This record gives sequence, C-alpha cells and structure tokens, in this order.
Amino acid sequence: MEPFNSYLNFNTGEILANCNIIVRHLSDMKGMYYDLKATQKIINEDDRVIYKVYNIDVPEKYGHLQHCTSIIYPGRVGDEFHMTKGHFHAQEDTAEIYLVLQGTGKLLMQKKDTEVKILDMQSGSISYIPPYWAHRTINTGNTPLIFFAVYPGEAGHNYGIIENKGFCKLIVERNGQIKVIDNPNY
Ligand code: M6P
Ligand code: ZN
Repeated sequence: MEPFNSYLNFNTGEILANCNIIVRHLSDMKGMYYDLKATQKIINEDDRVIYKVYNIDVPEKYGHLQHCTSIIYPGRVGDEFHMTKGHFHAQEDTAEIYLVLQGTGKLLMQKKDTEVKILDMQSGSISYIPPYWAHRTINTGNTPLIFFAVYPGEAGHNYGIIENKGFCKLIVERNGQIKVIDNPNY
C-alpha cells in the first residue's frame, strides 16, 4: 500500500478524500436514549442527525491504524445529551486515542465488570481509552463536539453488549446542570 494524505477541516471536522461517511440519525439509535417517548416524537418529527463519522479508508488489519473524525451535533433527547452509540472493540485488547478539535463533552467508559470512568473532553484534550473499556462520547455543549480518533486496524466494533444493556450511567441536563445519573434500565 502507498502512503497518502487526507485533509481535515478543523472547523467542521470534515475530511476530504479516501473517506467513508457514516451518518447516524436518531432512528439508528432506537432504544439507546432512556426516554423512549421523546425518542419516538423526534423520529416522527424530523429524525434528526445526531452524529457523523468521517472514516479514512485503511485496511481493517493488524499493523494498520484506523483514523477518523466524529462530529456530534448539540442537543438532547428528553434530558439526555446527544451521544454516540458506544462500543467495545471486537478485538478487546485494543486501545484508542481521542483528540478534541472543537466543543465540549464527556467520554464515558465502562469495563465488563461495570467499573466506570468519565473524562472531560474539550478542545486540546487527548483521552486514552485503554484495552477492555467500552466507550461512548457525549456532547454536553451548545456547539458541535468534533474529535479525531486513532485505533488499531484490527480492533473492530462490538455494538451488541451496549445495544442490549446500555451503559450503567447516563449524562443528562437537570436544572441547567450537567449531571451523571444511574441508568434506570441497567
Ligand atoms: C469514534 C471512534 C469510531 C467510532 C465513532 C462513533 O470516532 O471510536 O471508531 O465509530 O467514534 O462511535 P460509535 O461507533 O460508537 O457510534
Ligand atoms: Zn473504539
């Protein structure tokens, strides 16, 4: 394979060339926000885009490095802030790095024994997600949360565990404050 450049727009998070773009509407995340009524109402109204991922096309193989930007648009479903689906890596002993370019948020991580860790995300923060930690990103601000991610080529995504049970914590707005609460459905 030949070396190559990609070009990132720091303001929008868009990457030009060599890219797959994933667009996640709320209907792609049914059951992931705890307020099912609010979810259905929004899906019926405009089924808004929650986030996009610009994924640079690299072989999903050992030795390569996957890299992408994610843009989570600001907003809430009920009182729960916009977020990614979240996943374990299919190859569980693989790590990941997130570098925030714009916006503010939280990085929610959880191990299979339900140990939880939450890190702040802000412009310039570099978060290290060690092997074995599921990860979800939440936009708690009023502007898009844009971050760059790098992870091993063979890591893969395992969504099933999170789709079935979710994370044990939720990030919500209560009286204008960002709060971490227990997931009532966990
Ligand atoms: C980050 C990386 C990607 C991931 C994306 C969206 O950019 O971790 O691998 O796909 O966030 O998260 P999810 O796949 O959980 O929807
Ligand atoms: Zn990952």
